[in-house]
Amino acid sequence: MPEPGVHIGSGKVRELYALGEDRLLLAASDRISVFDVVLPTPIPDKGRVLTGLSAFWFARTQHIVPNHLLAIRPDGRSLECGRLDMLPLEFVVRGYLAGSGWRDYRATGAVCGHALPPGLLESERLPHPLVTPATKAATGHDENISEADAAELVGREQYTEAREVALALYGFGAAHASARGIVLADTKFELGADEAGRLMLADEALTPDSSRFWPADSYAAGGPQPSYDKQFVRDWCERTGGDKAPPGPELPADVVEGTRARYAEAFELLTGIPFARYLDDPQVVRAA
Ligand code: Q0N
Repeated sequence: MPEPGVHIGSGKVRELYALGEDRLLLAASDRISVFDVVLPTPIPDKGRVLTGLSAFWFARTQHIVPNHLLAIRPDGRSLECGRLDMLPLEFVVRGYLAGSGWRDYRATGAVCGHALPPGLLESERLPHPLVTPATKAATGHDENISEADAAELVGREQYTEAREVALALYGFGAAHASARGIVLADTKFELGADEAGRLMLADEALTPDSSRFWPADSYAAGGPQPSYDKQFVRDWCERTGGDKAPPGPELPADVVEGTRARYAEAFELLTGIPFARYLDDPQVVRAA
């Protein structure tokens, strides 16, 4: 096994290591977070689903923007990536009215400062996708900012290019998902610049952890939609009570298995590749 490198950061479910000066290793664990709390029970192969999906999208969106992926490790859960100068922004793209966007709209008639027509329903498709940038606050919690403030933060030219890239990536992902029975309600991108100053897609992309995926067959605006991947876990947490405070509950075996199957199914629907083939050879997602 290759050396993992120097540990330089942790997310809720992923780890970041330095590989020398100019490369990183992004490793996705099997941890799952629900209602913003990481549960003590892992979902086997969840990290491989997320890593495989990211690599799949990186291979298929290079015509929109180049990306940081250099290699998929044979373990299927880690990616070697080029080290970039990250933009201090998350580019959230929303095609539907859900989550904090819906709460914002109900309270203000707008989503992050974008005025919208009255009378929209929860989970309704928006007239056009919105970019709602957020900063990664030191507290770890993201803070929405206006596009004007985001443009000031990174410069108007860079912001304009990045927001167009984010919209094009969302459009590509949403069209691909829709043709396969999945609604891509919203998603988040992270972008950086390489040594030549070229804009590059980084982090993970178009995965269940960075996106809201809904099953298209049960989609109906007018209320919340079930999450493609996490709904079993959410339902079970709601049924068994608990206060949504850490530490979360241990999951029973049937909830673990059902959730694992949902992740594998999302991988197969979106990629058209049997998940077992990915486990056998992670490089299968790179072929066009
Ligand atoms: C980077 N983050 C935030 C892993 C993901 N290619 C890159 N070059 C330089 N820095 C980063 C990347 C990437 N991707 C991205 N931190 C550093 C997202 N992290 C949070 C922790 O888990």
